[in-house]
Amino acid sequence: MLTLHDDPISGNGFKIRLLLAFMGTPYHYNAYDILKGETHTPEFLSTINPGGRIPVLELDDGRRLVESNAVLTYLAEGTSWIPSDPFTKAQMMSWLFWEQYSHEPNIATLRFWKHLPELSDVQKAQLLSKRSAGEAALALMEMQLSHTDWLVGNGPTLADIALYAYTHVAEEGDYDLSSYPAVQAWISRIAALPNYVSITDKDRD
Ligand SMILES: N[C@@H](CCC(=O)N[C@@H](CS)C(=O)NCC(=O)O)C(=O)O
Repeated sequence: MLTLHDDPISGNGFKIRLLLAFMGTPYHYNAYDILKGETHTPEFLSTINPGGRIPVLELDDGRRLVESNAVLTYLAEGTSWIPSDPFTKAQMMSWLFWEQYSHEPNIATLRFWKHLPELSDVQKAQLLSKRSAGEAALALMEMQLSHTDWLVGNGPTLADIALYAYTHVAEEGDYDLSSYPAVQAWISRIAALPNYVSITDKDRD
């Protein structure tokens, strides 16, 4: 059976949990607390991921895969979560790369910083630029979703899962989603899909 190494607070991990739920694929769940440094122990670094990060997908044969969006594409191979038309598939990949460069580093980071006891001077200096880059990312999604129900093509794809993960909890990083009504409608559309699970599904007690 597959094993997902993850932290329940991680949106990157949630992308994978959500896809596995939509596909009805069972898996073992190994939880780590990144705030306690549990992904930087010698054991984690030598046996799970030398990069010191979750999520990590471990296959039956022991091979491990890192990078949430790479894990999504591995798991969804051959399903409708990846469009069969080559151009539409490449458009989906455009959103996945964009998510990692222009969305996650701003929207996920401000949410994560709320969990820290205090911000360093470097983090404080980045706050404003990250907030405005995050607003720009939400505005771009709003522009697309005012015209289409899904980010790519005629149905949900990995682009929607990858972007949903941190967008739907953006308010935890003090972004105001009421300014983005098309994004809000898209969030409701995803949450209404069969087998949907919430990001808090694996929360620690
Ligand atoms: N690009 C990676 C990002 C992975 C990542 O940033 N993981 C965070 C949690 S969401 C982590 O493990 N942080 C712990 C650390 O860096 O010490 C992905 O998409 O999987």
